[in-house]
Amino acid sequence: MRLVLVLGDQLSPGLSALREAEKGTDVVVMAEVAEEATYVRHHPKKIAFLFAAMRKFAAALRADGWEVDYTELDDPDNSNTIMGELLRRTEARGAEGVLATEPGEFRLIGALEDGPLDVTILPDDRFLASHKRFEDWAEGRKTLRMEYFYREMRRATGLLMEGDDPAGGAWNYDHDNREPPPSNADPSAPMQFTPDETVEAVLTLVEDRFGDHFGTLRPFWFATDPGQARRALAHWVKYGLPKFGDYQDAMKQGEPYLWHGFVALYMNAGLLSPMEVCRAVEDAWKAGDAPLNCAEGFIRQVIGWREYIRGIYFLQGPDYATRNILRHGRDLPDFFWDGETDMACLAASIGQTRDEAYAHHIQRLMVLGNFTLMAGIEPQQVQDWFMGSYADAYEWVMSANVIGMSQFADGGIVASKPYVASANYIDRMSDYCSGCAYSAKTKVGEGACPYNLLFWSFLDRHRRRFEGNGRMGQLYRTWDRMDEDKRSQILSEAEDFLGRMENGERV
Ligand code: DLZ
Repeated sequence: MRLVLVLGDQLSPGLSALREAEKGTDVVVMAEVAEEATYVRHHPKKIAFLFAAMRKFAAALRADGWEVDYTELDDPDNSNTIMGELLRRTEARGAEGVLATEPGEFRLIGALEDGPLDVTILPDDRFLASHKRFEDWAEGRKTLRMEYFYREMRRATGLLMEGDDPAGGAWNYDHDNREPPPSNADPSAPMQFTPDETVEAVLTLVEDRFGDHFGTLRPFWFATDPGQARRALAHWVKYGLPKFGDYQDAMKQGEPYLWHGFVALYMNAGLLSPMEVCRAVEDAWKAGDAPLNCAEGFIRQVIGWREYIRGIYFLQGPDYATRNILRHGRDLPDFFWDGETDMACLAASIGQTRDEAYAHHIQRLMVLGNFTLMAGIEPQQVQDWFMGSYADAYEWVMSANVIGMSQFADGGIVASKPYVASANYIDRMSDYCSGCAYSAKTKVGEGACPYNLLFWSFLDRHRRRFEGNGRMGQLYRTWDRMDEDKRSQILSEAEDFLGRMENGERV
């Protein structure tokens, strides 16, 4: 007999390792282990979500006739690592080998491959693009832009296709998806679930063991099984999707979700499959219940972006997450852990992350990532913060998003230019600036928003690298046209701001 490893983000009945195994002979191994919860200090809500979903998945497997060796975190025999648990179960069962589905992280792949056990690693075919398919697409291309990959995936899946042509005549409707937040928003909240006995037991455990991690555990209302996740999906498709596209980049105080789906955590843990999510969205469009720009914008995120950034991670290899081409070395400021800053956009985005284990893509990219990039924070510290903080985060998804797209630390494999923006962008797309101690409109001097100062100091610092970038030349011409005294004042105020931040002063 063999052991069948099922990791916390592999909770799918059709998992390749389960398909390959023999029910009645092989034994499933699942384990709650301290190493996975602490190699980055995951948000308590994320740990609770995974442990509860793992326990329910194990129960469903048993009900389906599988034998499952499940280790709870507080089991006195728990070795607290995935490899330790595989070794312990191998010895106890006299197993001949281990079947595994490829983990979403080189760290764990390495542990399985380099350990003493005979482990067969099968492809994770819950993703639409295999490694081979992505490699073939990338082969010989000068630049790896998502848009072209996305078109291939549209053709391959047939989603939003009319014969060989994209529905509506265009591949991408993003130009319709940049509305600022409406003044009287009445957004759709994600469906919430009252904790049952299994969830309550996990909440008590997580409170006790990981209560000191960044993040608020209660209230906890996430879906923790596929049935609940499907209901949450249907609820969002009905109430959120019709406005999702228009306002997908908007940000509003006190409205963490607006019309966003909040289904990435369910997909990334395996409770929902990407195709079932996309089909639900496509069906709503076909039924006339959601406009095309909303359906296309969402489906692009799933079959385009999600697959693309995973492809980049595996194509680039284990060192990708360690890259730091801009040589940024500043420490992540303390206010990322307590939200204590006068910058209203950062306080709101960090506070929301602490409370919900969630922020949407523009809060992540244009508020948090934009700030850390312009401030020169070490990308690996940024990556660790994102990895720990978000309930949907794993290395396969975070590396190309954070190291590549957000921090430009890969030198431009993912992004054609660094995602830096002054306060103007945040002011246009949110209502954060109206209540802020700083002034978005003030470029320099008393009350100037730090984003305005850091924007120019970043461009000035990295002039040699970016001046020749066609998409940035205009910015350098604007900078050069500025009065010299103004330029030096901006640079010196930016330095002063960063100095105060590094000293731990409230900024
Ligand atoms: C994220 C996570 C956490 C917090 N805990 C566990 C765990 O106790 N047991 C487990 O099997 N998986 C856990 N995971 C998910 C793994 O870290 C994930 O499988 C790898 O990072 C690869 O994506």
